Amino acid sequence: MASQGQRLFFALWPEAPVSEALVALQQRHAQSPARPSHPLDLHLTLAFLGAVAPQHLPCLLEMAAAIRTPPFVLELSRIGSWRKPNILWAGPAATPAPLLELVNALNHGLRGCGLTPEDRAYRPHVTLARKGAALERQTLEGFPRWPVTEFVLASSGGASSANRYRVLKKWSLDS
Ligand code: 2AM
Repeated sequence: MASQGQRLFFALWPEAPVSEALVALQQRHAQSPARPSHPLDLHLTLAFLGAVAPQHLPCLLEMAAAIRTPPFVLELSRIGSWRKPNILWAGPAATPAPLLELVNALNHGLRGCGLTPEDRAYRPHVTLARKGAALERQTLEGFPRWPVTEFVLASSGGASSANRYRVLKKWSLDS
């Protein structure tokens, strides 16, 4: 499935109406010279793995299939920008406990598969655009709630020229 050096990450991938609302946010806030994310690429990263050698894949797939954390609702109630990296993002005001549980389970599983999770603090966000002007953090009013019932393994760089990321596999969260 993944070739040598393919960059992988676990993520939440929104469907309509959340994906449509994210595109509307991009249109409103990602002014030139910002580079908006392709609508099909919009996602919230759970764990970034970096380049993964093919021999790690069976362990990763088994580990992800064994995760038993509950579904939850994510409220993307904030928009803002960071300088490093220079991105425009949407995210929750706080990290919901079941999201943290899922992220921790994945990171624990990564270690079990011989991979090293990132050690920087987890900041859940959807990257709306890169390299744009700064935007002061704002509250989003009326953004649709995101019912999270599954998570995915995705690859970076293996997609068509239009979008950058490709969903390789999905797993349901236990209800
Ligand atoms: P970003 O959206 O803030 O750039 C694929 O690259 C996904 O993994 C992106 O969502 C990216 O976050 C995230 N990611 C997390 N850590 C990363 C890292 N060290 N390098 C590249 N992408 C990273």
